[in-house]
Amino acid sequence: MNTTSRERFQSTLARSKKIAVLTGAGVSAESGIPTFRGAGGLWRRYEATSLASPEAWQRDPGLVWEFYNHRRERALGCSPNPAHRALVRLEDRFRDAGGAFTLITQNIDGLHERAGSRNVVRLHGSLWQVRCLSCARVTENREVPITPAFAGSGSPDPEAGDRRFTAAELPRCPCGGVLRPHVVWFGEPLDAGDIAAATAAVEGCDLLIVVGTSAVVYPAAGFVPMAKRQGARIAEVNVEPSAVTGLCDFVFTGSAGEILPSLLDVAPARA
Ligand code: BV8
Ligand code: ZN
Repeated sequence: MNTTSRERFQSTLARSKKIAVLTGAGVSAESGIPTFRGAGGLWRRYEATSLASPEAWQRDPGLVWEFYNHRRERALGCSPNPAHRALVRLEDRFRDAGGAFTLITQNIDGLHERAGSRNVVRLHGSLWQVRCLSCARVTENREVPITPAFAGSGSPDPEAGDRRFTAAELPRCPCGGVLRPHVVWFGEPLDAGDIAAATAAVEGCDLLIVVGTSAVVYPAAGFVPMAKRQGARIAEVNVEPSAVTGLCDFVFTGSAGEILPSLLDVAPARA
């Protein structure tokens, strides 16, 4: 009787002692958070680096804050979806069985943490944290709008001309310094500790599950070939092929919120 790819994946999952998961914007799509490169994606209307980059910030910090203020506003009403919750159950089951589990995410929406994921490596920072340009303090900030000047400003329109926000209207630290989003922009290095944690999670993992990423952004996408080189089995859940589909042993096409709950509902094999 030929076993299906699903059955082979589930027996691989059951036997795995060290599991790593890499997620991208697609895992939050069913929560209502727009992806970047898919249809209607955030970056489609703007060149990614035109807003999420140090150059954009130097040129017009108000426009960059308008972009993040708009995303914070949209994310406020969003909740974790069945894909996030299926990953929490998987982590709990495998930890209870003495296994190792790490969730590596490129997302900044905080939905994995809100769903209850515990061992999360956030490669690109957080939509809900800000960093002071003067004293470098990083703090939680859930103010929407970020300051009154951004109330109802909607999504930024690069054609609307630069500098529509004054320096006085930008968010400030108690020390007086200007606050920026605590996210990793294009051209900025990722936190060395996060890279080390993700590398440790991938090294020696039996299985890497890649969920909802186009896998075009580095160094995040590089963890997939890294896992492959280490001999891990790779599974992908995506609505369409990605840049790493060719590396995958298992490919499940469809929405993460529909596929993950039953696909991951596997008891770890007793040691
Ligand atoms: C670095 C935070 C070096 C901000 C993000 C030229 C100039 C400068 C840099 C570069 C360059 N060329 C290459 C680079 C490197 C660059 C890079 O990789 N560029 C790419 C675009 C080619 N990388 C960097 O710049 C990184 N830093 O290299 O620094 C350095 C070293 C030392 C000193 C100085 C510098 C920093 C990269 C981090 C950028 N920040 N986000 C913010 O969010 O505003 S990246 C951004 O893209 C998000 O984090 C996002 O997560 C990430 C990746 O996108 P995805 O998550 O994959 O989302 P996407 O929409 O693309 O795909 C969604 C997928 O889901 C699709 O496949 C879709 O089919 C699927 N899907 C949709 N619905 C569902 C679904 N799947 C399942 N179910 C569904 N329902
Ligand atoms: Zn400060």
